[in-house]
Amino acid sequence: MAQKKKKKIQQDNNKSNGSNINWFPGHMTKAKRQMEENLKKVDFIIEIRDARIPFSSKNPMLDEILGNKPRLIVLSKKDKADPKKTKEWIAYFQNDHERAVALDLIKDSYKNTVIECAQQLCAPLIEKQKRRGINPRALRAMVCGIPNVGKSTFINTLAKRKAAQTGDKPGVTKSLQWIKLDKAIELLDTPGVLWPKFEGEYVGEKLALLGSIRDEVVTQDDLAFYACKWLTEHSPESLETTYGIKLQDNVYDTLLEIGRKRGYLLKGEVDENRLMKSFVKDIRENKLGRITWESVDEQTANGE
Ligand SMILES: Nc1nc2c(ncn2[C@@H]2O[C@H](COP(=O)(O)OP(=O)(O)O)[C@@H](O)[C@H]2O)c(=O)[nH]1
Ligand SMILES: [Mg+2]
Repeated sequence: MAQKKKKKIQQDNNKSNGSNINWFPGHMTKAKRQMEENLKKVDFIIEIRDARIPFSSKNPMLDEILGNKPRLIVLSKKDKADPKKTKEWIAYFQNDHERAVALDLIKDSYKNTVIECAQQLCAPLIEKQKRRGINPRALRAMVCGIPNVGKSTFINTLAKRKAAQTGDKPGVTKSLQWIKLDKAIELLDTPGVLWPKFEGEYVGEKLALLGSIRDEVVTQDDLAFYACKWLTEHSPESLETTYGIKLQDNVYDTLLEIGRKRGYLLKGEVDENRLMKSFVKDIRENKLGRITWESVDEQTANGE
């Protein structure tokens, strides 16, 4: 393929997919500034995180600029996460000015949940307006989160529209549009795209494994090794039952065993390329079951 054409396709991919943003410091500064501007116009914020990695899918800057603004944390892709751990995370996130809910953004209907949470979170504001004799106006919120957590799905579902809006990129300025959920609440129609957090052990691996950052950042081998090691320690039965294998003495041999069992062979040897790729794909497609890769205990142990 001509180099030019390749480049064009790459550019188009960048346009259509938020997960392909390259986060240069300039981007971050611009996104941060825009977020600060938009924050002034809303009463609370809806932060979407991936229920499978509630810690790694947060953005380090948001807490900093949010101040005391109420926040609704939506744990998305609940259908792919471990229900027991999701419950623990929800309890962990609730406090005076934060609520958390877990949702399947594609199948659940959640308009009323969002409205209810908004009214609880903004109760002090509503009270204040009433005391002053003002008719409470519609509460305003903006949606934000790192790439691929489900921001567009959330907004489009609530707005009952199909196509993702343009402008779902940091630094794209357009006039503010509000989506009315009912008379009590409005959403900014453009989400705030935040850069992923790369601090902390294996955060990059987890983000790549679950699709929030580009594959090229971490190799398929690294992802497969990381995932297989983690599963060996936390959920060995998912490996054994999914592939009908016995765990081996080390992660590499366990992976090779999976390859043999699946018949990924090349000239009598395990085709490792194919093995690593399809193992990572299986995890992304939830073939090993509903797995949450982070638990509340680790977080409290880390002083978060
Ligand atoms: N299974 C499942 N998939 C979801 C959910 N929310 C979003 N997705 C999928 O995740 C991908 C990224 O969603 P998108 O809304 O584009 O994320 P954005 O980058 O934050 O705007 C899409 O393929 C969605 O269909 C969910 O709750 N469950
Ligand atoms: Mg989007």
